Amino acid sequence: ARLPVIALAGNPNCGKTTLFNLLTGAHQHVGNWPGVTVERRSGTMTLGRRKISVVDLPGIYSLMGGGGEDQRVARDFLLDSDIELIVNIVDASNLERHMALTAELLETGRPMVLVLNMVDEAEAHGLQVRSHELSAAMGIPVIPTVARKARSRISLMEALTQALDHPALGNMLDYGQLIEAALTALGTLLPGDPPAHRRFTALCLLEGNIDPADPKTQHALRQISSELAGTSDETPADLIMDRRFAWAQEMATIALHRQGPAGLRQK
Ligand code: GDP
Ligand code: MG
Ligand code: K
Repeated sequence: ARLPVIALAGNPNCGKTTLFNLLTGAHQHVGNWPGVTVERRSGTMTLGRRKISVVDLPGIYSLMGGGGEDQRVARDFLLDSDIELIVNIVDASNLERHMALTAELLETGRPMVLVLNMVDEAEAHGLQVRSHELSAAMGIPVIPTVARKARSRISLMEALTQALDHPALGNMLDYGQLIEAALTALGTLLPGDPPAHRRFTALCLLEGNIDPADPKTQHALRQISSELAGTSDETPADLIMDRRFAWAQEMATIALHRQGPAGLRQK
């Protein structure tokens, strides 16, 4: 029978493979993705009575395109495969930068947890990590880890078990009235997709990352774009990107608290 799948996703160098090793131990299989020379690293782990398949994806910066074959493999897997849970790993010491991808991953409409890795490095930089506050803001579990330390394994396994039992999709970004109306209008022209996928495809269309599949969608996209051009100086793609970066900054502000010198914090 098919095992439930957990996909490890994040920017390069956030600790995906370290976390993968921590979770799967010796139960690993290294091969290639079909048709390409990109390495495919998968393994199994046991959560309670469940056996789970874990896939360590190549690092990506965006779901919207760019990068080489390895990035395309990761994107296709995240968008098109049956995945029970996305585990998005971010570097807590570079949080704002890593959260731009997180904003896009939320839009896949898939259950997700956020792993705030490298908490040791963040703390060494004088940053205190507030995972509960970030979890409340995002609507998904947030787990602080130091993937190099074995003690992170137990709390991570507990959180993954919880997340598989009670999947949470998280709060998608609100791009403001203009863009949201455009996304809804475009979405209705994509009846083949499930609702969450429709929104994602509509975003890709507005950002100009994919071409409309048929003349009707092409016409609608042109009309919506020219309406938007009349109401805003920025292109839809810029409006969307600006919002994602503002959101990433907002989340980083919630999640990280800069500790002042000890003396200054006391009354
Ligand atoms: P990947 O590119 O996402 O697969 O990242 P890796 O797992 O290869 O990790 C990148 C580097 O960060 C390696 O040198 C790891 O040993 C290190 N690393 C991973 N997790 C942590 C952590 O929690 N704290 C610290 N300080 N280093 C870590
Ligand atoms: Mg790796
Ligand atoms: K490092």
